[in-house]
Amino acid sequence: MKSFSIMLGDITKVKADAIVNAANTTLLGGGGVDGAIHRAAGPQLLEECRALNGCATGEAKITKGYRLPASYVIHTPGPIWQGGHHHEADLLRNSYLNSLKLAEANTCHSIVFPSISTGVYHFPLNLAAPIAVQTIRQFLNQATAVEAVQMICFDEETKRYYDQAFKELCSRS
Ligand code: AR6
Repeated sequence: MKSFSIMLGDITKVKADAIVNAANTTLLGGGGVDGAIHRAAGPQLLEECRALNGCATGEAKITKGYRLPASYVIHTPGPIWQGGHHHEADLLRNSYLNSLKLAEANTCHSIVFPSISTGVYHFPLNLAAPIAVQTIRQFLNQATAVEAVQMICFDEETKRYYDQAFKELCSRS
């Protein structure tokens, strides 16, 4: 039985096969969840990221988790919100989908996402949350080795948006 849940918490504390990092295209660290993941994982994470030569928006690359409780980190740069007419929705969907595909390719059964692009990148939560939950739900409905997906929200307001989007998705299907 596959599971999908939405929780409040700190992604750096989560024990899972893979956690996802809302990175930037350099993959060389930054603020927000990216900074927290690099601090918790230790300097070896940055060393491995340096060898990856960056990552395009909406794509994903994988590293080990080092000092994190998670075995792997999947790094994906989400889109920067520029008003909504610059393929932001498609790019955000790609970030979730390519992270899930990479988890699958690395036989990760459990994967945990932060709220990609809704911090420094200013993607509106009311638009980002439905994209995230729909993409994850659709992926889990296919035959996949991924068994458990969790969204970890860092604050109550963010969690409310994801809970609402999940409720709306369930009421439609
Ligand atoms: N655990 C879970 N969620 C967190 C944590 C944490 N420890 N810390 C922050 N968040 P952001 P973005 C939430 O800004 O919008 C970086 O500098 C946060 O509250 O981290 O994709 C990168 O290097 C928000 O809900 O990511 C990029 O340059 C969510 O994570 C840029 O920011 C995403 O906020 C990416 O911006």
